[in-house]
Amino acid sequence: MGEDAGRGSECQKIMDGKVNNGNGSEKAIPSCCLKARASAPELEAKCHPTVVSGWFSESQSSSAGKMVYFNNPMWPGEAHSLKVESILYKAKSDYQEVLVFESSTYGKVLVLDGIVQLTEKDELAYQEMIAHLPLCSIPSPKTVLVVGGGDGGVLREISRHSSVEHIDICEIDRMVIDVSKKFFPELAVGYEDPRVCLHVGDAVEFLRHVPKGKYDVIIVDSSDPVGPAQELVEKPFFETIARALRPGGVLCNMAESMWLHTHLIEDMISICRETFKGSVHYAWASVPTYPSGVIGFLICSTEGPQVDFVNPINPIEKLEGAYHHKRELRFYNSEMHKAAFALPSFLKREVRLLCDSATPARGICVS
Ligand code: SPD
Repeated sequence: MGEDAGRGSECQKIMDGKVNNGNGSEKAIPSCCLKARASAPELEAKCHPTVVSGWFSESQSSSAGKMVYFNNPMWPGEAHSLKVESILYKAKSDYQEVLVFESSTYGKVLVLDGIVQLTEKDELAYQEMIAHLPLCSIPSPKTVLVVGGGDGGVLREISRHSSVEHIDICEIDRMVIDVSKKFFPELAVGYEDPRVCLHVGDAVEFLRHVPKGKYDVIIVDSSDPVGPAQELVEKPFFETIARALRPGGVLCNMAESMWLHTHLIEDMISICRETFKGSVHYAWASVPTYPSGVIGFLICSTEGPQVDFVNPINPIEKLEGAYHHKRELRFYNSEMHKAAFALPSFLKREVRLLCDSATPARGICVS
């Protein structure tokens, strides 16, 4: 599956068994050295444009041996780095570049278009929160849709809820699913649940054909809104989501970092306030390998039975077998749930305008 790691110009020469003499000519590397190199992970680790001197950086790339900074528009002026032990997989799908590497300290890492999606060490925080925040906020959820989430980690978490009868997942990129099944079995285990129905395709298109009011909960586990995922933070998308939810149904949407993306968060809250007539809240959790070390969740309900997001009505501690299903819960509990809605003063201030104009009766507030 996939291409060999090691296509960069300099790396390729070493892998091909040639080395520069210093005077411009190349001489063959003795076979004993080649064997030694074949087992040297640091050599392989240099063979990807985002890996420079054995370190992967989210916002850097190497070209012809020189370091180049992308200046990622989502987090300009910073680059989080992880030490690379070996590159396990790299390939280009129809949608994005897929990279898996073994890091020194966070286990295996999945990267899409140069951006960290998950690491074995801290994936639990994101997947547990994005799944249980909505599922524990309503009594007895039955029908769930996951948008994106091809790695299967969110499915794994949903499957802890025995009230759930049916889980649709719509992931656009089959390669993400295959790669997860091969390299991240602890996440892909989510696909083994017989309640799961996989749809490989465009979620916007999928949602257009969904019967009105079909889902109790929709979870949007997307990549960042640059490129193909841009549509997923725009009003028409939220409108199709609201239409697909039953009255009092809940959306939980990945909503970036409060340190880096307050404007985006404001825009998303503002769109959701217009679209979801129940309540709109912002929650967050710490995920060390995401930019700035935190990730947010926009959580909304449609008009209908009132949802109290802050105080879980369906607490995980009371759900038979949920704590230990497949593997132990490691991050989420009812205290973390409540705490996730506590916001720092600067964020409250920045979104105050939204709160001031909100109707308190609708329970909206980032406060
Ligand atoms: N900045 C990275 C945000 C990634 C969100 N999606 C992660 C997918 C894990 N299931």
